[in-house]
Amino acid sequence: MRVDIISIFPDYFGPLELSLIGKARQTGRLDVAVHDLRTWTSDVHRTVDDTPYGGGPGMVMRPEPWGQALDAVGPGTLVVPSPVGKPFTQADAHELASLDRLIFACGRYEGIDQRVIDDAADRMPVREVSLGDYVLFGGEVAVIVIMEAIVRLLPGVLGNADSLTEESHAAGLLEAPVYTKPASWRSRDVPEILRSGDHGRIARWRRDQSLLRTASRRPDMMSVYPVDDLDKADRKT
Ligand code: 6GU
Repeated sequence: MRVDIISIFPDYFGPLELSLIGKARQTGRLDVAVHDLRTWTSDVHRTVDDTPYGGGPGMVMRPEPWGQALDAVGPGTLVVPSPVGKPFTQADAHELASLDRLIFACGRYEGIDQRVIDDAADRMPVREVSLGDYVLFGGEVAVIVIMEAIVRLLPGVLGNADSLTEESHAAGLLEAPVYTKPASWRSRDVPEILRSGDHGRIARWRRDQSLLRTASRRPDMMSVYPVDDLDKADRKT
């Protein structure tokens, strides 16, 4: 997969050299290029913003540098992180992970002139995505989050492919709590059932914990969980 990131703060993306994303790049599974939007300015001040038409606070990113930048790095599927985007989900991560070319456009200030997105959409798929109902300074940190969600789904990136298989089995529910050694710590014991070696009972316990956690923490997820995905024992829980 090839990813181009356009931002006025290329230094934000240092972390993409670390850990499993860094390794995916070193092993050639992922090719990332970070571009400074100011490369595509032509005035001495390298201006990227201006005041909003219609008035109001803050500044808006001017269309010309963005148009040139997208002409230079495109085409590809354009992802624009924004608090006014559609909520980014695991399903989106899977869809984006299946693509060969992604472009991330990081807005700052009050956002990018809407014509940039509309113009790009004439030539390439565009997705405006939000990470949640809060406002960040800009799209940079959101891109790192979205990259983590995508890159761990690329073939060969997760050392343990079982992790992804388990995840897809548990889709739509929160995962059960996890424990490791020691068996007792600060007078708190690991649930006995997890040490029993009884794989059937362990699977049942985890499933129950998932359901209880989801119902108490994420009633929104529980209310859309397909009834057909509940087994007989679930219905008794
Ligand atoms: Cl994706 N971008 C920005 N700038 N703010 C956000 C966001 C994204 N998601 C929530 N707030």
